[in-house]
Amino acid sequence: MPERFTPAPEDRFTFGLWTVGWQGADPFGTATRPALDPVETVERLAGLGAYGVTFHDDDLIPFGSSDAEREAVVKRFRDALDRTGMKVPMATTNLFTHPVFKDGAFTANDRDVRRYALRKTIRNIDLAVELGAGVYVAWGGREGAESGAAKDVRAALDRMKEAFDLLGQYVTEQGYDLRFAIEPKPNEPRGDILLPTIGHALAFIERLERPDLVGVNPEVGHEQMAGLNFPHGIAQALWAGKLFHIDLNGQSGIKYDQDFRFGAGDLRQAFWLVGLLESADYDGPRHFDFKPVRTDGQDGVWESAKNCMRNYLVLKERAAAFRADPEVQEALAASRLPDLARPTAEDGLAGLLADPSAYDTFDPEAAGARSMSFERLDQLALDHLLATR
Ligand code: XLS
Ligand code: MN
Ligand code: MN
Repeated sequence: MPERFTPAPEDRFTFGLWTVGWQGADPFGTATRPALDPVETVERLAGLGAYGVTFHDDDLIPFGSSDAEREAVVKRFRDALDRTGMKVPMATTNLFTHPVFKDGAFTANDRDVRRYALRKTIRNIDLAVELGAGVYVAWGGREGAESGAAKDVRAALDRMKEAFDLLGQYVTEQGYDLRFAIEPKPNEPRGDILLPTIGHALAFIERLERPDLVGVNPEVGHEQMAGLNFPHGIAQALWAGKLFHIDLNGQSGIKYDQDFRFGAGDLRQAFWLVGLLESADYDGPRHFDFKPVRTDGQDGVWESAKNCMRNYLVLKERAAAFRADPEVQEALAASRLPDLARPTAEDGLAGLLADPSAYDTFDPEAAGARSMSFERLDQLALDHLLATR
């Protein structure tokens, strides 16, 4: 393997404990792999060149642990972090596994469940901050419904807002330097999940009491499950100043949540995505939220973790080569990309209205006959992606 595709902590690659730790249980079959010790995960990922790990509360501290058990687990974990230099830039809450959350958490119809969900979240926020996290992810896995009668969506959105307002108040009052990142997903495990796409989440955030504290954590496969263009969604999140975190993985079209390793699935979107992240000064972690296929043993777990990072670095190199190619620069100019960066009316509305060339003498036939020359540009991109240039 060429040196240049070997990851280092500076690349800021992170993995959820639940990703490499996935044992392969799915709706049709039981686990195919043994459980992984979080300490081993930290050590193995550090050995592969990762920057850090992330976790749901229950990934680290089994649900129902006593305070003493919790303390012992956290101490062992913290020792492993200190030994390896691994960081915890993000943490999140499991509000979906236990039957108590079968109708959701922040938007469960039952008020006591909602109050419990908030307390469970707050408890793990304290731990996240103790371990140095700067981002707290909120994926509303079971916030949704299978039937129109089962959920009053407007009331549920009121409760969702209430939850984020309370959590925002909590971190503000504690003086924590922690921001929230909402993770959209259209469905699975609910028939329909609330805040299903990046766009829904961005609109919701603006209604909160502390919108500055809340951004998004989009996942490649989740937008693609809805048939959406992931790089476009990321571009809009960046444009809104809301890309607080990102979940990288692979997905082949509108299907169940495949969670393939990064680089599998839609490779062209992955190429545009890496090019975008690298050119947009996104300085957050490159977090992999994937599941090593359940056909494989432990060999496949570490192989796929390594290759998530490798594929990112390969795509980073390919995207940079595309941008640096003089023929690409020329093709971009031929397709008038630089022109889009220019304001449409730097002369203002008055200038626009007074300009005869904007309307009276403008020739729409001639403009309509200009080629955009996108075919050449796209083939140049494909040639760079395929390393045939
Ligand atoms: C599930 C989500 C989940 C979140 C964290 O589909 O991707 O893993 O990232 O709760
Ligand atoms: Mn997923
Ligand atoms: Mn995710």
